[in-house]
Amino acid sequence: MNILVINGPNLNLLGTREPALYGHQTLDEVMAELMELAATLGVELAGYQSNHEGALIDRIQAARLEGVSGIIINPGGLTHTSVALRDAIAGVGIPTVEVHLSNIHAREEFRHHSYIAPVAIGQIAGFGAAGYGLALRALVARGE
Ligand code: CA2
Repeated sequence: MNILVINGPNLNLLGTREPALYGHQTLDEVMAELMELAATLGVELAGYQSNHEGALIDRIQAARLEGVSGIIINPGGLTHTSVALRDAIAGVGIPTVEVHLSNIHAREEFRHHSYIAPVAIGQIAGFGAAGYGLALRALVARGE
């Protein structure tokens, strides 16, 4: 099993601002913990973050050629705007779990809609950084 974790725009700022919403951990710390969990589960894990929509799409397309078996993605604000990112996920056909640190459904109305959710196998929102671990366990449980 070979899982790719993708984080979108502004998630490189994790742990530096808005801790009440997004927690105190940096993205590097979140990824290091996730790597440890992956090791105990016997899963290969790689991480990628970009602030650029096109770069995220390129990475998703490359994942198919690499034989990636599952994707965990926090698309950041692109969740609510990007048909192109949704098309990329649908296009590669790799089982994808959408993760949000905050509960997007309990926030502003514009965050309630996700372009990604219909092409994901599931969505995890509101559990902070623990959501990435839950997503990993979900993919493992499905045998992806
Ligand atoms: O809750 C999430 O994980 C979000 O995907 C985070 C996005 C937001 O636009 C989505 O609606 C929900 C924002 C990411 C910004 O991350 C920051 C982290 C620390 C400081 C500033 C921004």
